[in-house]
Amino acid sequence: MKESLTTQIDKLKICLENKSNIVITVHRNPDGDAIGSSLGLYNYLKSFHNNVNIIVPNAYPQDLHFLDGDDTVINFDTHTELSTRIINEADILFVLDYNDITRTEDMAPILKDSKAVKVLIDHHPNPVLEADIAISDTSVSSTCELVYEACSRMDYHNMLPKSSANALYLGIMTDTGNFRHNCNNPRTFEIVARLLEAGAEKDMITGQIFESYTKNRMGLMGYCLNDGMTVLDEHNTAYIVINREAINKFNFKKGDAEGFVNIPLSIKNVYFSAIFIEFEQYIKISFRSRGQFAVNKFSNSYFNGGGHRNAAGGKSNSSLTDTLNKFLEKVKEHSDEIYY
Ligand SMILES: [Mn+2]
Repeated sequence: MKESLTTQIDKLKICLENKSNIVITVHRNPDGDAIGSSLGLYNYLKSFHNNVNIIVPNAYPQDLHFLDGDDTVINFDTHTELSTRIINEADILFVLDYNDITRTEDMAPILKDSKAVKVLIDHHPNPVLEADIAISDTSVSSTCELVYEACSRMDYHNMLPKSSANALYLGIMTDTGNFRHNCNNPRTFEIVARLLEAGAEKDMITGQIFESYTKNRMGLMGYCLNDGMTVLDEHNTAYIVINREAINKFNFKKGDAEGFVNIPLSIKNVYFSAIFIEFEQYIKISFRSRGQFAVNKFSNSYFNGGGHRNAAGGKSNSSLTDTLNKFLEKVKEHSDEIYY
């Protein structure tokens, strides 16, 4: 582990010994890594701290609701008053799997006003938030990996609680697309080995995420492969569109298109993929790449988003047609950067 990280973790240990009200927060639309890292940390801290809460900005997909402690997670959207009070009373505020307060949207003003010690644990590039303690490393697979490093270095137990091990395994598994990408560092697998030793139920978790699709989700996937996908051979790019009609036809539920953006990357010579989902208020976009093309920059320049070099999100408030035209135009402009 980098020396700068060990110093930060040592600072965190001292801080935890002097403070009592701990609040853990994640970004809006929490994914497996956000939920895994927050419950991994929560279950760990709970074994020696009484007052720990997790507050998420909004709801998250049904298939992520299976970990120990999940029933204690407070949703800011539906419990705004309670969440606000808890954040205001916090003396340690964890910022997990994001590094810019605006990613919590409506929760942001309350977090900004908080006088708590802010502890950032994250693997996204270019932190915006000025944290008191920053455990930030873009070279790791996931925030869960950093939470593991922090918990194991603080060394309150000889082994992580099983509930934490399960949660952290979930985040590493989902952020690497089931150990396909972003995990070339042997350390990731060393951590996974330690999680399995601590009792992580790998098969149960794999089943929850990859073997629990609804019939509608499978139908939507079929639609995406057959009708929704366009391959731009000359630009090594492919994209999927889920329009209003498809949303209605397959009774789209949050999370139903999770991971679909990766599908086009299975096509030979496709190095850049995107998915456009036409929600009522806006178009949600995800980008993925294999190789050199920096999708976070692409998204940040044209589609109000950001993320990692090979995985980023975005958003458009224009019509679907205008959004796609802009996308095609920009793909042409950047065509020579899209290679492996
Ligand atoms: Mn993550």
